[in-house]
Amino acid sequence: MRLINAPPSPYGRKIAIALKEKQIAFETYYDQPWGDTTCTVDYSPLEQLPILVLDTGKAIYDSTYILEWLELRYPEPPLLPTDVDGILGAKLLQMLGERVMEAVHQITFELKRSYPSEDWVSRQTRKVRKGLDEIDRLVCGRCPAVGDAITVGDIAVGSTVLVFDFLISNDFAPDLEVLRWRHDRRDLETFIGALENRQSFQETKPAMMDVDLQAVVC
Ligand SMILES: N[C@@H](CCC(=O)N[C@@H](CS)C(=O)NCC(=O)O)C(=O)O
Repeated sequence: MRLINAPPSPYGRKIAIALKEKQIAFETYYDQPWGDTTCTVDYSPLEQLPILVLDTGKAIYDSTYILEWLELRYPEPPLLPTDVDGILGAKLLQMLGERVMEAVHQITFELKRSYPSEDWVSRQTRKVRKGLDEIDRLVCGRCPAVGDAITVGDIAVGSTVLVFDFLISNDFAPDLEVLRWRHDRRDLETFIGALENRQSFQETKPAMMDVDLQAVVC
């Protein structure tokens, strides 16, 4: 399998982590989806990465759908609990992690515009803050040890909040207070600290890429 990814992408990181947790061999191809030479157009009608290209040439795209696909095609080891409440809880966490990431995406793109809408930014900021508070509440008391099972929800939340640290420390995003998720969220911090110890997280840390977001939004 080939994973079309970008080094800083939290969406692509989710898939890389899931593949590693499931011990599925894959190679990575780095792409810049906004560039003239992007290959995403050849594989996805949405022109977005991540994309998983199978050995048959078939392409699976959109990180949420790829996670579903992986779970059905490669059920072992599972990245979902077996009981209904557990499954719904993991999917709730996954959805929150993904939607919070999308709201941050909206903020960073809006702030690159010549005349950003303050209302829009504060609306998205509210979503991020409340989403993170809810995630903090949901992970309360959890601290998965290295050998413990984790879920797609854990992966989505981990990929999202850890990219905030990366974005700030590399000046890739404005230093927004809302991205400083550790402040006052001790449960989430403990939980993420445990996830970060896993090999799958260690081996998929975000990295820099030359992207001119200003050119993208204009
Ligand atoms: N909902 C998509 C979002 C993926 C996404 O936004 N990917 C970015 C790179 S991190 C991208 O390809 N952007 C190009 C575009 O949106 O046209 C997913 O979960 O896969």
